[in-house]
Amino acid sequence: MKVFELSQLWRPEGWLAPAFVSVGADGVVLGVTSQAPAEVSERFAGVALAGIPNLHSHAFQRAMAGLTERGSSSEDSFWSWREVMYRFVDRLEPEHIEAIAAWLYVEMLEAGYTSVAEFHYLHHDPRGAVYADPAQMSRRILAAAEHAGIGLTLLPVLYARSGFDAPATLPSQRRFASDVDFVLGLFESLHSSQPKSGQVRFGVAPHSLRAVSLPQFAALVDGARAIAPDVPVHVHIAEQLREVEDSLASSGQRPVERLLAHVDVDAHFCLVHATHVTAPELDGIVTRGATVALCPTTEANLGDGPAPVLELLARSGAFGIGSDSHVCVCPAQELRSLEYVQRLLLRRRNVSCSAEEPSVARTLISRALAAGAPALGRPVGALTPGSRADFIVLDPNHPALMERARDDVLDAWVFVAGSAAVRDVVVGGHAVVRGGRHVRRDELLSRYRAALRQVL
Ligand code: NGQ
Ligand code: ZN
Repeated sequence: MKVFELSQLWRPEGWLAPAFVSVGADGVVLGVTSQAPAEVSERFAGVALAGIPNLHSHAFQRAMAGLTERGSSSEDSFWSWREVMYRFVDRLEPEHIEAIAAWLYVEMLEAGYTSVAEFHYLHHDPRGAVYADPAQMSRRILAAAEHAGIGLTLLPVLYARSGFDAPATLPSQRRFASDVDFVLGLFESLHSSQPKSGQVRFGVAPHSLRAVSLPQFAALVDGARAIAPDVPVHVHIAEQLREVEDSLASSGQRPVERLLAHVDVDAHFCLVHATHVTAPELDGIVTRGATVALCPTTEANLGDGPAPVLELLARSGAFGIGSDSHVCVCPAQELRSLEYVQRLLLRRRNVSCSAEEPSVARTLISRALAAGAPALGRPVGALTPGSRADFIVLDPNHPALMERARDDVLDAWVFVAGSAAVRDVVVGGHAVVRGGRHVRRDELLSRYRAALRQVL
């Protein structure tokens, strides 16, 4: 057992200063108290809080971040970005995936994310053939998460067709073209081969209603639930207006409307984006208890639309954040973006808050933490007995934070300092970031550079 002394601990239920967090050898919190124990393993000064869960990641896209920001304006869209992304995918070998993901996860940890849902669809070799080990690419993601020490929910993706009424995938989608049997087989082999680790969980991801038919969707979810009844299910939904139009043209229903009408959506579902949603659709999502993964910097980068953050707050709907395409790897900045888009739209200030919760940062961090456990299928996002011992400590000497107290520190982290103020990060009771640097930073960064040299 280890005991961490935190000079100040913030949890959504309040402040504790000091706090003593005891952690079992399995990385799970045993107790949190203000009573000093006989022995302390390690002391951390500064505001500590549970690490932020990252609900949505396509790790390989980190390596192309910043390379899609030129064009001819009127022609550029989500869909032309996707063409560039598909061409980039063609160059990636298994060792590149491992190096890119490991470095990305280092960056996530240094910025304050301690767990991630990897929405993983790059299954096949560059010709589109299944690898000798069909789980080859999945195992590279698992290895990357282990090298970096981040908690992982790995979601093998089903991508079965190129559009709502398309018979099959396009040649450019050959590396992720899959059927229900392939994805279920992958899920089952990962689920059964992985030794029981508190750091890893598996789920399934029907890519979108565009890429998966309703019968395929049901077969995947039912098949996965037969193996693990509480399996997390993630799906992209209603990100682009064209997707809404195509859905209406194909079935007369909007994507979320169609999903709720035909799929047994429950609290184990995570709906990624849900950008274009009506009030009844939002009511339906909230009634089912599903979580929404908002990815505001990617949604801005791809021209998706403003996230329905105020609508979710008003309904007490569950939502968290994801870094998705990784143009930005910083939870503070994702949360800041959620608020800033609303300020620009409404020409007001301090909108993601209320009389009961006046701090915007505190309001948004609370939601992002609460979304972690249901969406990731792991006990994360809290520091209470039974939770994973995943926490971050903000630097009390960072100029934007110093001489500030309590909620002012949270607001200064989210709106001013961002990842530069994240000093120490502990995952499952192990310190993986100290003094702002990941403990394996140099080694994993040089592997990333070597991979980039080959793929760019
Ligand atoms: C993805 N990205 O799965 O990476 C997608 C593009 C697709 C976003 N939706 C691929 N942001 O939609 O088919
Ligand atoms: Zn995505």
